[in-house]
Amino acid sequence: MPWEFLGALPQAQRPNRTPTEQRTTTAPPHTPPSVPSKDRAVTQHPSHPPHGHRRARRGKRLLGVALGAGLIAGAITLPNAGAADGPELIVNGDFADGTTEPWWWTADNPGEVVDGQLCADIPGGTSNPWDAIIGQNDLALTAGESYELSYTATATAAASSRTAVQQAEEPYDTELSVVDQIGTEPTTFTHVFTVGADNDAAQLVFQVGGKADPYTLCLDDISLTGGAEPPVYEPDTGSPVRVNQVGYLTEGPKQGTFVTESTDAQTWTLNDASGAEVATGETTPLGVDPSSEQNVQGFDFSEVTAPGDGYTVTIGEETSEPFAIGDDLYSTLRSDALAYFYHNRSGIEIDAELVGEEYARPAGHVNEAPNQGDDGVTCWKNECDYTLDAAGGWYDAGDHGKYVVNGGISVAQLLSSYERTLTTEGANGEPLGDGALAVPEQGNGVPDILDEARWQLEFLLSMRVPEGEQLAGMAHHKLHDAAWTALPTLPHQDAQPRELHPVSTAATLNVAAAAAQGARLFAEYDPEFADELLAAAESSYAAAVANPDLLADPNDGVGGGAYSDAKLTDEFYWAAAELFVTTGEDTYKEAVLGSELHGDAEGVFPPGGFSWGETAALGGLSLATVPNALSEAELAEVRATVAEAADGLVELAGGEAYGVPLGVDGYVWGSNSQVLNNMVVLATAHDLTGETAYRDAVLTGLDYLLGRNPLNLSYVTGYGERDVHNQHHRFWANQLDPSLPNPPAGSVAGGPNSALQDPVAEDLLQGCAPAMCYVDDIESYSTNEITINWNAPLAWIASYADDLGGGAAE
Ligand code: 9MR
Ligand code: 9MR
Repeated sequence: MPWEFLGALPQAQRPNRTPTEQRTTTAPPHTPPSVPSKDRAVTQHPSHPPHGHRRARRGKRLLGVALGAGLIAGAITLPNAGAADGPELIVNGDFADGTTEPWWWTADNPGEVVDGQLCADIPGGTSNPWDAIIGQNDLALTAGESYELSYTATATAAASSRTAVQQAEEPYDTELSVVDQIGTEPTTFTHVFTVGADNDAAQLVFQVGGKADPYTLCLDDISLTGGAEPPVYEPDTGSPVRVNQVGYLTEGPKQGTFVTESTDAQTWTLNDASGAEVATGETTPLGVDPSSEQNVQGFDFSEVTAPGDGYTVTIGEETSEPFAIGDDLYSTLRSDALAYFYHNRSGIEIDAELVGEEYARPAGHVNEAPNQGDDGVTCWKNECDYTLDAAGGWYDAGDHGKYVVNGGISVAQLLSSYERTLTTEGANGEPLGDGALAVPEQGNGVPDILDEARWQLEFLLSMRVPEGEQLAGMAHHKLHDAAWTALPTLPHQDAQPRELHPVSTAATLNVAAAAAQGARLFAEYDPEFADELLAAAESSYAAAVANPDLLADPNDGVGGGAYSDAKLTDEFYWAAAELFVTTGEDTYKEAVLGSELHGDAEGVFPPGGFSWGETAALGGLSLATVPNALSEAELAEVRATVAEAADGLVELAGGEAYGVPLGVDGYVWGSNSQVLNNMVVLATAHDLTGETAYRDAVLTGLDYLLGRNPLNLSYVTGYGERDVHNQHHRFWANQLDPSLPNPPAGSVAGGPNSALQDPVAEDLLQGCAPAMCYVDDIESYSTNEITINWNAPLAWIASYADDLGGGAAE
């Protein structure tokens, strides 16, 4: 890169801040003199203080580093000393000539060279990291190359820096984004990262705002070089003896997996909490599991039916995590998984009385500064001339978007958890009933799970284009921030403009389907609301039929997810099925029976799991379980389709070393929800037929999610000895700010995603086996986010599992 160009642009011309920063900072142009060449700089300042201590440190590789990407203790091996041998990309990183060029900063924190370091007084009282930045632009990065960033920092009071190497303009995609804790002693930070996309003018930023009190920050020896060895990530997988860390139902299947080099059978022993041997047997060598690339063996102690806590399985020198055998393993999971929805409500204060002090927070997006409010939201790019009152609903995930397509499936699965208790023998509605859950509507005479669902149903209705407008009846695809906010940002702190994105057929069909289902369930409790839901469902469906191919733009992903979906036969099937179940009308029946999906087990129930983008299963399951106007023969066919799909999943799970109903190709973004949704199909088949094989595959699926897996992790927060707890969430961001909580118990992480779609996963997980592509790091949103549409099937399954009791046949 031509060295003379560096620092030649005044700051005002540099799009060097995140979108928020750009809006809120009014930095006067900071025009540095053109940068002298390094040689000249040195000769011009022969008497520059020697900084002997720094020079000495610079020659050798800096040890005693604070690991930024190393958020997982002990998980990272640093590259060898001197490994990053590429040319230095940072200009004037040692401030040796006494000047600050080409460094830039935000208006209120001018930098100057003090004792050979770049120091700046950082004002107190700002809210965001990016309210005070020191940065350098014009860094040329090459895709696929690994870089090492190192620098030394001191602050007069403990502070943190969101240190990022990122695009210097929207959407500010980051190649490195870490939070470094800077103390009063000089600390050297070293981060190695691999670049995903070429960029000839990236920026390095130290975002150091957001502190209540002012402090002085000094930076020195800032270096960015290519040619680094990517860190070798070795996940800490604990014991090779893998079990469900919560436990096994008294009368249920009890299997585990042993990871070993050995191909010979081994002896396992089951010990109780006192250490006494309860049972013993031989393992079954299973060979190399393609999903984890581990050589594994299986063991089975289903014969043991003595309830108790603190059981362990030992094989040779290795002992599993402890677990229980019992009849009541999943009752708290049922209510915890459902509490997730109240926690993530928009537009209402989250009450300490219901969730505890730690999780209480002010209402988000209710028009109190700095929030812009969701009660009068305008269209993105001014594409419409109306505003919508779309307050309420649930935040989708770790971000503050509200999306109709994942909102629809989520509310539908809550409604189905409830509806199952009306249609299935042995399913208990009480734990979902009035007064049973953490919702503020307790005591209103309506089952709490319906109260929770209503919060979202009303939001879905509010996303529709008003009467009299051209696309009346169609639903907007989503509502979210104009730009991504940083982590952490609590909902009420979000200052971004909120925008409605265009209508889509998929969103409209989500409204139709969820509202149709809601209509039949609210009829008993609130007939007026039920009528409103049904009218909305019918007009939405009609609008979708009239506008069948308005697709969400896959590139509309700034400030919120795209949620694009090019195939809508499944959404049409789902909506028609729900409308038919609710109304019995022929038009809907014809749409169901005439669908190319109808009767196609893999079409309705994709073996990779149904999801927000594959929704036919929701319709198929309602048709199979909720009394409706199909003929007996037609109903038998629908149920046979469920059983056929479930048979396929039993076979799939039976062939998996970890008993999971997901194949090697299934480890996509949110894979744990794909597993859960396959479990919903299996559980429904069990409800319909009473076949134990279906139930057993649900339970081995739970085993997988709760610890019997390649990483020996329970993917559900608060459950199991080795539970994950650093999910990508803007409030539950304890990993970034110790004053904030971790996610509450009962939240399921997205799970292994072999596509490595975030910077942390890209850096740490290169070459991972599909079921190992996961890291419990808050910045790994593509493996470790939490969402409403993932917790909804968790709640459904927890409810089913709790209803099993000890699993004895009825
Ligand atoms: O949170 C991330 C944000 O800081 C980045 O700018 C953005 C870039 O694409 O990606 C992240 O956004 C994720 C968001 O926070 C929540 N869900 C998934 C998003 C990426 O799809
Ligand atoms: O769950 C979504 C997943 O299926 C997609 O592959 C991914 C990328 O488009 O987006 C996921 O949804 C995220 C959304 O885009 C933004 N909010 C958080 C969601 C979960 O990570």
